[in-house]
Amino acid sequence: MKAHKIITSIFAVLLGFGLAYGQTGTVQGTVTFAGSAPTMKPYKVTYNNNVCGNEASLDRLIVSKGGGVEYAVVYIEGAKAKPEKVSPSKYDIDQKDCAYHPHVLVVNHGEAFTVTNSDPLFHNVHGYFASNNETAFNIAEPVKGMKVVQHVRKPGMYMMRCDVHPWMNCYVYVSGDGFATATDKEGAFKLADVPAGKYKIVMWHEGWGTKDISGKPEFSKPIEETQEVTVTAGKTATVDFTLK
Ligand SMILES: [Cu+2]
Repeated sequence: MKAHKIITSIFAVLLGFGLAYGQTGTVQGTVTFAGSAPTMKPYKVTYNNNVCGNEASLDRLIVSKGGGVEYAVVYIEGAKAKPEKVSPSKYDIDQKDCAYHPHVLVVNHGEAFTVTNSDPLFHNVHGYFASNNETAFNIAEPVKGMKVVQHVRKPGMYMMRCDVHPWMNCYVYVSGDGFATATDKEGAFKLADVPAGKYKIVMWHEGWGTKDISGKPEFSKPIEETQEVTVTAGKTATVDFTLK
């Protein structure tokens, strides 16, 4: 083989390698609260106190000492969709001490999550499409130790509430393309293996206003902020969001 052919072949192999492994980047950042965060009033619990306690947190706004906001959902719009797959459930929502744990869960499109009741009383998980407040699913778990695997195939945000204990609320975000996550305790997020390109990146937070904190609390509308991000192969782009 002549020298130029060898060089061309090596170049072709390297190009193929680059296309297969080098065309994705990372997006990371933080969601922080500007200034001092408002103090959230606890909900006064008037029944099932032996299990639920006397006061419950609505978990609407959780800010770290450093100002990081936990449980904001961050997702990239328009990334090439991953094929739908239904895997065994690897996500869990536990109903414990009359609260949902975690408060926000992000699952990939087509994947399921398991709902457990760890309390010795009746809970149900009433899931609503956050877009129109219509019922998406309703799981009753009357007995301690019950587990139900829930598949949610339609991408989007779901709000979940217990009809027995109206302060219990949490969210499940079903990602359409797999590039979605929730912020950690310090308000940080990281999305890896994103195909290089220019995207819209969305930060969603449930909002923390409540009209009335007795009976069934009515929550204010969620907050959404959008930025543009350019993902470059092999590099990390930083995108920060601020709530106030
Ligand atoms: Cu309940």
